[in-house]
Amino acid sequence: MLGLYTTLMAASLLVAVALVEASSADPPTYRCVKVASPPRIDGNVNDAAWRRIKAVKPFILHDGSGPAMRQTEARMCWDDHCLYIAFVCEDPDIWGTFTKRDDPIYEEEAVEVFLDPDCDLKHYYEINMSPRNVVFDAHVTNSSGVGPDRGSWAKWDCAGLKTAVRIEGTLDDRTDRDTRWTVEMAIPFKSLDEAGNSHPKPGDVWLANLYRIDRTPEPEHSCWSPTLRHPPAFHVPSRFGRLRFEK
Ligand SMILES: [Ca+2]
Ligand SMILES: [Ca+2]
Ligand SMILES: [Ca+2]
Repeated sequence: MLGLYTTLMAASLLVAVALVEASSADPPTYRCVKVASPPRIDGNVNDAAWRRIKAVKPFILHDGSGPAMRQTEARMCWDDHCLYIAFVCEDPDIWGTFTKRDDPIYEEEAVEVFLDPDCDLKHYYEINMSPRNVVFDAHVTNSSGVGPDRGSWAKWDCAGLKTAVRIEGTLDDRTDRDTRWTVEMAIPFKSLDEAGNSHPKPGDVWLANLYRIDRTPEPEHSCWSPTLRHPPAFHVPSRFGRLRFEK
């Protein structure tokens, strides 16, 4: 009898441990607050709107193993016209060589936003920015769930996108120590019309993820919702977090 009791206890403990592990790995939810007065897109994140908003932090390493060394904070808010996103990227070495829209800035250092308004997990928007305020934007199809299909997804440009970056340090001086770069973007809902559910109302949910790539001294890929992939991969829609639009 005692043996059966011990076995049952052990089994229930295993279930409890499995539940804890499952819940800690569940993608997170962010309450995206509606603002009466939107932030000014100038790269300076001191706007009253941002100061009142809870940040996504810390960013977690892609494999879920812990917080990133070079930390990032992100904030999101919205109004009737746009989704606004701010990033604060701690970075002792701020650099970037690409200069044109849709250059592969993800091969260097970047922040990345993936947005899936209709939550189909197959088609989503990707908007990346570099410390030089270079934009890579794409409307991606990902049939396999583990990476984009073959295609020229970057042909899509986010119409009316506004972006700005502010550098605290010296861009491209690799010899000194920088502090951080701050990013603001305003993404017009109208520009996301190829997806359904692209003009949110309070209570609506989109799926989304936020990422950071830092390369020096060693490559570091970090996320709002870790994709739990190794080697690092960001195109994992099943790991997107929930972006809940609130009043
Ligand atoms: Ca601002
Ligand atoms: Ca860096
Ligand atoms: Ca593009």
